[in-house]
Amino acid sequence: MSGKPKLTYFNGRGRMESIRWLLAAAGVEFEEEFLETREQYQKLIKDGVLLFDQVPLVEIDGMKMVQTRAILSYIAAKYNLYGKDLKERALIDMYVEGTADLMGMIITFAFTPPKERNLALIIERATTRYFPVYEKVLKQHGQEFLVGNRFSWADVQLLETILMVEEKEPTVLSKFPVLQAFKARISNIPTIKKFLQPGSQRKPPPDDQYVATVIEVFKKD
Ligand code: IBG
Repeated sequence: MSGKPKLTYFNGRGRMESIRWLLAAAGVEFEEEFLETREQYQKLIKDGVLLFDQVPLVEIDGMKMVQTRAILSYIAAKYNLYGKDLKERALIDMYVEGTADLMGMIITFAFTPPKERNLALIIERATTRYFPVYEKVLKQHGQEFLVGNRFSWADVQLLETILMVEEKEPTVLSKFPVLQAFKARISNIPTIKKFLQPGSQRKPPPDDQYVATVIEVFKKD
């Protein structure tokens, strides 16, 4: 065993991408096994590895962890990205859930039939519900990071979300100067900078091949 966490998921973003981001931000190397066939998925189930028959699966510290949120909290706590006390942790949780809700809209987008896709709603939610909150938080306390004046899971996930929304609408931050500065600052943190460079384990936006693989692996018999 290499001692590195092992991630089992598709070779695409989906629900695993925030886990990849958080590990990379913490400077933790990880291995990946990509689900490519239904047989692979069925074998994981047969072997009793997936608690709820679902991925993401992360093998870490002798555990076979499922449930994205549980995995992320474990990594955040382990690598000191989860605040200094319960109140900071509560704030981080709130900020993370906000970005998770917005990202959830984008994650499901590629799996939604084209006629039912609502990009305008995503941009509206980003610019009227979510980004104003983070802009205000950062502006009010005037610090570099969202919570407790130090780098946390909330910062990592906000940057991930900003970049995802920008892929859909490049001008989305035009009315958010504080978030523009935040984006530049967090992107420059060495571990994140490395993850943003080509050749890292960061995954590209979903393409047809990835969507077809997911559908095939989960198809009902
Ligand atoms: N609550 C779980 C978590 O957060 O980890 C949900 C996990 C989940 O829905 N996993 C999906 C799965 O394994 C894969 S991600 N499904 C099989 C099953 O039988 O439930 C699926 C997904 C993608 C993109 I890819 C958008 C939304 C979901």
